[in-house]
Amino acid sequence: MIKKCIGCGITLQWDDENELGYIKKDKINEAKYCQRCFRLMHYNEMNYTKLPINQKTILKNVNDKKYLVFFLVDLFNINKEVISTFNSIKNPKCLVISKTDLLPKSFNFEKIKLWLNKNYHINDEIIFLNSLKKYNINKIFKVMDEYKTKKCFMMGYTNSGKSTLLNTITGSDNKITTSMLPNTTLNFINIYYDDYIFIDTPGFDLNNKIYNNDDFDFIKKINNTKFVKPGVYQMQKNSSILIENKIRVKNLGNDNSFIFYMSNNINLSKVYENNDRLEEFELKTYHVKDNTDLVIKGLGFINIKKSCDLNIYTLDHSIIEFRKSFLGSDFYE
Ligand SMILES: Nc1nc2c(ncn2[C@@H]2O[C@H](COP(=O)(O)OP(=O)(O)O)[C@@H](O)[C@H]2O)c(=O)[nH]1
Ligand SMILES: [Mg+2]
Repeated sequence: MIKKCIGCGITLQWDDENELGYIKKDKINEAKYCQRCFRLMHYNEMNYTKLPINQKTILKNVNDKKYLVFFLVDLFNINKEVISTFNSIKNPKCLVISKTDLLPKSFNFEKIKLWLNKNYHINDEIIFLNSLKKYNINKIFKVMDEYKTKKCFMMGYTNSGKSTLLNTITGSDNKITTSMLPNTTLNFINIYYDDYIFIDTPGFDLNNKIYNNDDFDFIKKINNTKFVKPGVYQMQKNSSILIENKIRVKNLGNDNSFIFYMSNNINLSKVYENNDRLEEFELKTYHVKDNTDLVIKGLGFINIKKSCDLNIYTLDHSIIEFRKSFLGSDFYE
């Protein structure tokens, strides 16, 4: 009989220790989890694994089933690629802004909804919740009621909190494995709860982002685990901010404020005129309007208050995007 790991969804096997799903042969009868999930849960230890299923197949399987889709993303990881994947899903769907416990209290959810609608053309229902403090979890059931369904997929990019949300919903002891490392969930996992069926899915992987999938130390550092305190920097003309020695943003305009919305563990340092830090990287000059967010894919965003020119030095400019911010009062002009 084929038996699957309840943590990641992979088929259990005892033939090859180096392959996914491995479990010692004498454990196969009582085992619920593969060795990889066991190590991840107890020692937070894992080697980088490629997903055994590709994203096209995930999307196709979801599309074939037509069930309602909940698509999770936290507010620090909204970018064009994520939204374009969401918009490509043909099923009835709902956008879930997850991990709201990380957000400053001043963020206004109704305003963010309008902004998502205007900036990213999202016309589907949007809900806000978090698993950590169990905020708004009942909204999932409310939306399922509205669609008169008891079956849904949990989808989204890796680390958006899909598996944690399902563990919170069921409260079961048979937990799905969760971690901040990519590709923890390897396969579709059916969760039966009362007369509902929730299907967890492996997360999508951004095409361009600031981290490499196997750079676990950096991933752990940049991941938001607790409340994000915005970092405010007053930027004089020609001063720069260095972000983890990966990006340098130089203000070519007059005095300005840059407000950083990203993990507080990230090293940010201000450097003044006449320095050549990161000039070995590619330089591009961008013009930004008043109240613009500079989005760094995989990291978060920087709210730039006033219109200015910026010199940005980085290895890969495809991780950079600009958008009108939802902060401030002028966002829907
Ligand atoms: N602060 C906070 N962290 C969360 C929340 N939900 C999930 N996480 C964390 O985010 C990381 C990824 O969660 P996981 O459920 O494995 O994401 P998945 O890849 O989408 O299945 C883990 O470190 C979780 O502890 C939440 O509501 N609040
Ligand atoms: Mg998962």
